[in-house]
Amino acid sequence: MNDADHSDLSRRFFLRCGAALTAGGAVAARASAELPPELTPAIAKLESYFTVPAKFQDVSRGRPVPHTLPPDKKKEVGLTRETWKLEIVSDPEHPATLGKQFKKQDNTAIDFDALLKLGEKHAVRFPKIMTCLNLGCPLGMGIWEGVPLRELVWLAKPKENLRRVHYYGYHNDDPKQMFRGSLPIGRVLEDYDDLPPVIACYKLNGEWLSPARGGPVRIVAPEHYGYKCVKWITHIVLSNRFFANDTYGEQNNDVDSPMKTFAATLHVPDTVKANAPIPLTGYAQSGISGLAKVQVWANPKGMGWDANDPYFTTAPWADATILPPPVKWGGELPDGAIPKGTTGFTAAGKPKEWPMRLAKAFWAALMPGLPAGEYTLRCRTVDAKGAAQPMPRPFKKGGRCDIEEVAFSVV
Ligand SMILES: Nc1nc2c(c(=O)[nH]1)N[C@H]1C(S)=C(S)[C@@H](COP(=O)(O)O)O[C@H]1N2
Ligand SMILES: [Mo]
Repeated sequence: MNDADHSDLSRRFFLRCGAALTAGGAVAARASAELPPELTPAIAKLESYFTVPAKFQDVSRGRPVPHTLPPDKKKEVGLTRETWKLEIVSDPEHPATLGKQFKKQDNTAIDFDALLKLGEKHAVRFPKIMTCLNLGCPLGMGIWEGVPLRELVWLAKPKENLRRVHYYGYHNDDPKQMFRGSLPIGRVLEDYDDLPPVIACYKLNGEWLSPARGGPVRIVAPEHYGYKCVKWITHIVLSNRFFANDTYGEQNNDVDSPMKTFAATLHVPDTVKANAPIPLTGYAQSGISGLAKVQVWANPKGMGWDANDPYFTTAPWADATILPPPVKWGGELPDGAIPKGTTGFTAAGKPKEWPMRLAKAFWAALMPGLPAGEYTLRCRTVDAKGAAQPMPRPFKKGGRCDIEEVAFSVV
């Protein structure tokens, strides 16, 4: 998918990507005992909690896209674990004062073995949903594993004049194809607000990171949208710049806002019988502000709503049920088990809190029957601070999220 595709994404696409998500069909989430049996068929159709590699959606630029290069070429340009090299350098335009730099030209670049060696001591793994700021639906949910980026920064023995870390990956040696991300040094060094660290990631769901997902190594920034998670990483540039220089910023995107909380539907029947309960399912993304509730509301089509309340804050929303942790996690995890030491999970592989922040959750609701007519279903979330989400927010370029609207008929 390229940026031209992003810019003309229509609302229809946004709604339809929910339907694509159900295609997996694995029975991953089981309703708790108190959920009505009418919901069982729709819940049984939910995809697995963690995304199987083949279903992960791809947002990769490049001509050709680096992960499509033939094996020999991948080897030649460092896109295999055996040939990967990482440079850690000072920004020539805004130099940071470093004790050491790591460069290919003088044979000091970091290789994959050296990264794994750091991993023996420092590796972390955490669940995260990967979402594109410009698309409505998440690309996939995984457990990402790697070395905290700060461990690589420390190798360069920074002394002063370091305010921002920027990074880029293999881009066919064409400056126009470079995809750059950046973070303030403070975020790289500290994990505030209980966040996991920003990592140089080399495993997803317990397996080596595939070329399509950005392997051998990509950056994964836990609270951020996909564009901060640069793939095929080759360069870490330590800079005294005090502002972002992300490639995504050049495309009118807000490059400072973390992931938002919102909900979308997966199963809404096209047509239901009058006065028969209506089974609904969906997913929610728990963003930086957490997730307390998912709510649904059906309104007769064309009935409109208070013009002074365009975000339906006073509508009679009803709570859906956030489904409990799945019995089977899916995602082709080795032995089906959560890798040991995954942030947010107990030693027995149970989540410490649910729903998990910066992750997804499935929801279900059995809406009471309605008289015959055409309706618009809407769903929204309430975040952990009690604020309804998505907030009144017309700014799509800070992370696309809407109060979803789905039409259905009662006959
Ligand atoms: N090198 C590189 N990294 C990249 C991109 C890219 O085009 N090139 N796309 C970014 C964007 S915009 C998103 S949303 C995520 C998508 O991650 P995925 O393809 O693993 O789903 O990758 C990010 N990392
Ligand atoms: Mo993206």
